[in-house]
Amino acid sequence: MPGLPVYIGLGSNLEDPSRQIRQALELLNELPQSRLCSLSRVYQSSPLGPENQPDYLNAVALISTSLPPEKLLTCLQSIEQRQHRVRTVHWGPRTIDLDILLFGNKQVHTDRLTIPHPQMYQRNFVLIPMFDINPDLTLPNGKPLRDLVNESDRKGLKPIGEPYEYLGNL
Ligand code: A4P
Ligand code: MG
Repeated sequence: MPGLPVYIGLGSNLEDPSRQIRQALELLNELPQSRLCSLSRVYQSSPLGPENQPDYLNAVALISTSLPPEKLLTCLQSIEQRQHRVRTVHWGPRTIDLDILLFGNKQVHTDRLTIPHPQMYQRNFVLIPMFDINPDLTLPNGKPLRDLVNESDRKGLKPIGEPYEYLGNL
């Protein structure tokens, strides 16, 4: 299936995050016009934003898709709905958060979507999992991912499993 490489960030810190990540991966594997290609390790990470919330589990998935960006966002939001995500506090706790990080080399700026994801360059829980998948990736701003990873602080970030443990049931 011809498609563009799309990196998706997964984050969860409520209601058994490990199960939430696994369930989201199963649903990503069933996206229309798409194929799940690769997964990072899963990381435990200290919360960014309000501190009175549990640690997160974070991971990144690489898919290949021929869906347009807005349609992919709608599909990801329906996965979030299926996993009973309730939006309350900005940057607050959530059962599952699915962010489109990169969509090929597309730049998207609409009311619903900003791609590349504006905060990804500063977040170790995004950069380091992306590096697991593709250490030779050059970002749309021309910077090698490797440089950002070397500059990033690993504080609060700990790998807790190999990806195959999560891919096993897919
Ligand atoms: N939206 C715009 N661009 C995108 C994109 N590239 N991908 C819009 C996905 N959505 C995008 O998101 C609000 C709106 O962003 C959506 O309706 C969509 O149209 P949201 O997920 O409903 O709201 P939010 O979660 O409050 O904001 P946001 O910006 O998604 O939060 P973040 O940036 O995801 O941060 N700490 C750790 N350790 N690990 C985490 O994963 N996550 C957050 C949430 C805070 N702290 C964290 C983590
Ligand atoms: Mg989000």
